[in-house]
Amino acid sequence: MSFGPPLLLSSLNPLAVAGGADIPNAVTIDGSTLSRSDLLGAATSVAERIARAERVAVLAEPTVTTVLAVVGCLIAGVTVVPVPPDSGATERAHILADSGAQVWLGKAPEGSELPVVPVRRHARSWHSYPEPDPATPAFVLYTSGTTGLPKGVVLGRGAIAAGLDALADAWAWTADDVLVHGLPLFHVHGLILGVLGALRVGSPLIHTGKPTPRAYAAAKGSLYFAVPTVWSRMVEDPEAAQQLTTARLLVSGSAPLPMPVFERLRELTGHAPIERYGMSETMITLSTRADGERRPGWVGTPVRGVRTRLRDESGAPVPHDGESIGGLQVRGPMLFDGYLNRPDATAESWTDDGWFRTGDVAVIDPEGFHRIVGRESVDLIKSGGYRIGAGEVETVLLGHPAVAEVAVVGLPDDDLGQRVVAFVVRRASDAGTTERELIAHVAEQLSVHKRPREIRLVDALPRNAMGKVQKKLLS
Ligand code: MLC
Ligand code: AMP
Repeated sequence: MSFGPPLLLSSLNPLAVAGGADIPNAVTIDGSTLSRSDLLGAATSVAERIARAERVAVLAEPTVTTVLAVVGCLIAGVTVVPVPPDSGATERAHILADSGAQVWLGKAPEGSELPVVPVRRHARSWHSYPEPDPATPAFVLYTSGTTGLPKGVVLGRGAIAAGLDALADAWAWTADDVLVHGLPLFHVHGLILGVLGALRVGSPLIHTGKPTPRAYAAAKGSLYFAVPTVWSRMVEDPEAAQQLTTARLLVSGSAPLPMPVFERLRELTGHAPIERYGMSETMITLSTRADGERRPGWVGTPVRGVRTRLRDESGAPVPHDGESIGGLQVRGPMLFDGYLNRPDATAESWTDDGWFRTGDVAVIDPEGFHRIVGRESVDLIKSGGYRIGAGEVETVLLGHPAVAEVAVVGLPDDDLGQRVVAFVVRRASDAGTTERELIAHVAEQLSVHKRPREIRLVDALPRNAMGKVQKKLLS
């Protein structure tokens, strides 16, 4: 039976749902469950209220309200700007001003001047909306660069559909899976893969609230998503990890999975994890496959529709011999449209012949397997799977009256992969501002997850003859 044109959220086809393709547990978040028809009816009612807006902000707490807000916008073809719920004053003001979001949909943070359109969980509408053009922007996702405030990554509906279909293919992901994760709903991983993926494929989603080992174990799903920090906490709790033996696939991404965690996960669960690599700008471009080799330390081969290549600093090709290191460049149908309001940054990120420069360095072996070696810039830090710009944290610390000079780096951390550490020279006039006060200052201005985990008070920063801070000497 045909139910009209393909939809981005295929499982929410109104005719199919009315015709019986309902399930009682389409989305469960932190213990609260929506059936497919609950979700469709309530989200369509959101769509009715929001349809004339162009871009709206959603305070992306892990709640049913957030899912209804996002799905309502996608039904109506309105662009969503997910705002980290823990974002501080500076970061939030930037996201709202830069995105031009017209209203808060759902909950608004205290003190915000934008109007609020409520999301009503029990409202229902069965109006049928035409599927918006695939070129329509679905999201503006804010992500950190090396300097300045975060940039808005514009992701189109067609790109999201292509990206999700490529993952369903690589992971043999079907409506028979039950997806489990507890990731934030303002990034590609938790929101696009973790919510829209489930709604496109039609697999029930269990969002655990917090991604703790116990909550993952209790969820009893078949397909698990997590960042390496969550997997490394999982293997520290063998009893919880052993509950995952009945799963089908454990997927790790957003940061490098340490090899000992890969091996321990295999021992405890019987599953070698799937590793995949992506970015806010590209969605997921590389992955090992459900039916293929899983090699610790390697992130697999290009997913459907993706091509990759390595280039050296002069732009010359680097051989795919499993050893030579080069800048990773990608092409594919799941790439973003550009950075909002930043034609300069957008142009810089593409080569003249149309490849996206990821900023990661990698090796590719003769079979096409990829290993991510690291980032080109020390100023992009990955901590707990979050991308954090050193420059953004430095600017906020320099705004504190006690701080004369600062350098922020990511130092190796067993739990977080990297932890944000700020080396601070205090002003001579400062009367003893503490490390804790400086950490709290960053947590108040930016997102809490961007705060330094450690402040080291020093007398001077190491500088070269040109006066540039030598971050490689800070450890
Ligand atoms: C501590 N807290 C403070 C604070 N100090 N709050 C305010 N001010 C301070 N100074 C509180 C926090 O509010 C929080 O409270 C608690 O301490 C713990 O916070 P945390 O330390 O930040 O949590 P942590 O345990 O470190 O989190 C680990 C984690 C998290 C793995 C759960 O890092 C995480 O969710 N990571 C996922 C990132 C992600 O999804 N990335 C995908 C990017 S997309 P409380 O009460 O709230 O607990 C991408 C593409 C791709 O990369 O490839 O996928
Ligand atoms: P974000 O924009 O938050 O999605 O961060 C993207 C960055 O995360 C990439 O450029 C990589 O540096 C890093 N990353 C994502 N997945 C992996 C992975 N599997 N292994 C290593 N690094 C990864």
